[in-house]
Amino acid sequence: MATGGSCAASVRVGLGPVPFKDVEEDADMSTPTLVSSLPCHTVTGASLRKLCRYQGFWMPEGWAAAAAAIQRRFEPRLDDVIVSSLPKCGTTWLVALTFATMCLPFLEGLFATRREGKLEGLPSPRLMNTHMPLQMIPHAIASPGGGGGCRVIYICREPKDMAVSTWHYFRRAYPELAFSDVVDLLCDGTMLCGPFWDHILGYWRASAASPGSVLFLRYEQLLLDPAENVRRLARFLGLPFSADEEKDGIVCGIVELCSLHTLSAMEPNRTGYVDPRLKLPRQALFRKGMAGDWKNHMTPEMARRVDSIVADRFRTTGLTFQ
Ligand code: PAP
Repeated sequence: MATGGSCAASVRVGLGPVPFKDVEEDADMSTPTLVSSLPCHTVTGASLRKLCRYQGFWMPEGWAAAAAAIQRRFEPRLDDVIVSSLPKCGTTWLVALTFATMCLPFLEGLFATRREGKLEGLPSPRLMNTHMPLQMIPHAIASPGGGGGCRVIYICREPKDMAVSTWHYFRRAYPELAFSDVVDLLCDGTMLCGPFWDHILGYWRASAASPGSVLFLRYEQLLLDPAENVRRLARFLGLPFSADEEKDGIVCGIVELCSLHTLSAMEPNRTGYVDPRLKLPRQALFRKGMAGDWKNHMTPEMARRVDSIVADRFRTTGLTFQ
């Protein structure tokens, strides 16, 4: 790991957004109208929640309604930062790294429960996260004439490891969920927020076309060299580390503060819930945090199946997972 100076230094102060929890709740907490006309499916052999297909992507019914609302009503500010990823690809880590443990709103959660008014109340710069494909947040990218837009940071993970992480996470709520079912969903493109290839390529292409608007990060590269990726992140956010900050070990401090070990030991992450209804504890967000765990779960046949889909879908795109 490339680090500068002592790791004991504290992280930066005075930068970043106001914690989201400090903004007043909206009065209207009602659930959205169901998107009843969309094609839907549920996972075979498990009561995993129903997913509906909205504009080519599979998402829970409430998120589909939220996606429509985000497309219509979400107005990015120039200094907004949106952290995006497919589920189980390192969001928690990237969010922590981006603003070292700030509390930030989940777009589809807000729009699904009609609490988007809370966003308006946030002073700039706002930091948000989402699992939505880029197509659902079209205004995040500046128009061809250069107007509007904000900054988007995307994190992508090797799809086989994403499937493994997804299975471990959801089987806590649905013990009957078979790993082979998750592999089927991945390959069919019907997994949460899938097809994964369209989700990833949307951001990959936008990053190639507008590198100043979309930063495309890889989970595996973050594991290999977190410090260098934190520097990339800081440069992208327009907050590069000064020579003094480097000397003081700020980068190393952020990496340590956001490590799997540190984050998972924090009190809210040890005792809190991601989703109390599903009995999903926050602790479930922190498991092995490694690359290549698929080798411990997939049969050679499963791995070949995913690899051939990846080879096919990403051919000619310049994006590889080897
Ligand atoms: P989400 O979609 O529910 O937000 P997300 O945070 O994107 O989940 O992904 C969870 C994965 O990131 C877990 O991977 P695993 O199941 O293969 O272990 C989790 O362990 C990993 N993870 C979480 N925090 C960190 C971290 N600080 N460093 C490295 N990996 C992490």
